[in-house]
Formats: sequence, structure tokens, C-alpha cells
Amino acid sequence: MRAPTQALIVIDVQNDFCPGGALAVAGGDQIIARINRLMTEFATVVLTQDWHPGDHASFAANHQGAQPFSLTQMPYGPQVLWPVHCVQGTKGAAFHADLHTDLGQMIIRKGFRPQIDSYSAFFENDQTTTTGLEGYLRTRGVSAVTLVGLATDYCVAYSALDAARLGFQATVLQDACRAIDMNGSLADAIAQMQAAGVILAD
Ligand code: VGL
Ligand code: ZN
Repeated sequence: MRAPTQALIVIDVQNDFCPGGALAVAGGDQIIARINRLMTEFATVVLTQDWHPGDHASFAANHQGAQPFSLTQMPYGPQVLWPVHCVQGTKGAAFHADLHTDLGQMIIRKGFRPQIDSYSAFFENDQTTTTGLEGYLRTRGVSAVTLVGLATDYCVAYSALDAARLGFQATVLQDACRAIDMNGSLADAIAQMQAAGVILAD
């Protein structure tokens, strides 16, 4: 077992991010066995679930004439427009059936406000609306987080950057993550994480 000050945060291991899903990440299901083993090693295990209403502003389908994977401007900054994914209560939003979700004590749902996307487990994309995860971890005595899941260059990276900014020691286990990797997004995310002091390990 790891020290009780360490938490594992499992990001968005949901059907829509796995092969066959609406926003499939290549090899997204290949990390599940490793994550299941990791979950048995940590006293604190948090799972996140991308959880959008059908009218969510991050969906290209909700913007006239917009193509999936194009960029738009939101009040909080640039935003990628995604295919419809992880709609609340659908099979695509459910955790992958092979993930041992019973080992998690807390599930953070994010992205449920129609007008704000939320990549990070800590803050929505406006960088101020909180999910409550910081308080949960601090009141459980956690000072270090290990992050795994999908996708490396979006929800995992944003979560790791916020964790570091909040003063947690943050480690990303890269071989327990898979990336969308669009227009250099993975290289950008890695550079940002390195600059922020996130530990990138395998
Ligand atoms: C994610 C794009 C849109 C992710 C979520 O989990 O990385 N990416 N919503
Ligand atoms: Zn999403």
C-alpha cells in the first residue's frame, strides 16, 4: 500500500473515450488492467466521469455549421468543439465495464453545466468554478496525487496542472493514460506539465 497521503485519480475511463465510443481515444481500453491494479494500492481512489447535458456548449452539434474538432471562443477562452459524447445517463457516459469502479470511494462528475466545459477534475474550464475535489482530498489528508486515464492531453493534463497549482505533488503515469493527440496537443500538454513540475513517470 502507498502512504495514506497519496491518492489515485482515475480520469474519465468511460465508454465514449474507448474504442467504439463517440470520442474514442486510440488504445483507451488498454490501460484498464493496469488501472485496476493501481486502484488496489491506494487508500484514496477518486474516479471522474465526464457528464454532459445534451445541450452542452462543447458539442459541435450545438453550434450552427461547426465541425467537430474545430475551435471556438467561449467567454472563458478558446474551446475545442467535440463530437457529442458522455451524455448524462447514456451508455457512452458509463464507465467501461472492465474498470473495477467498486474500488473507488468518490466519483466526481464534471461538465454538467451547459455553458462551461470541464476538463479538469478540480476546476471547470473557466478556472474558477470548483468541483469540490480539492476539499475532499485535503480533508482526507491527501498531499500527493497520481493521475491516470483518458485523455492524457486534455482531462488528465488539465487535472495534473490544477493539482500542481493547488500545491499537491502531482504524478502522471503516462503508460496508464492514452492521448487524443490532435494538432500537437500531446507535446503541448507534456511541455506544460513539465514546466509546472508535474512528475511524468511510467
Ligand atoms: C475529454 C474532451 C472532451 C477528456 C473530455 O476526458 O479528455 N476530452 N471531454
Ligand atoms: Zn467532455
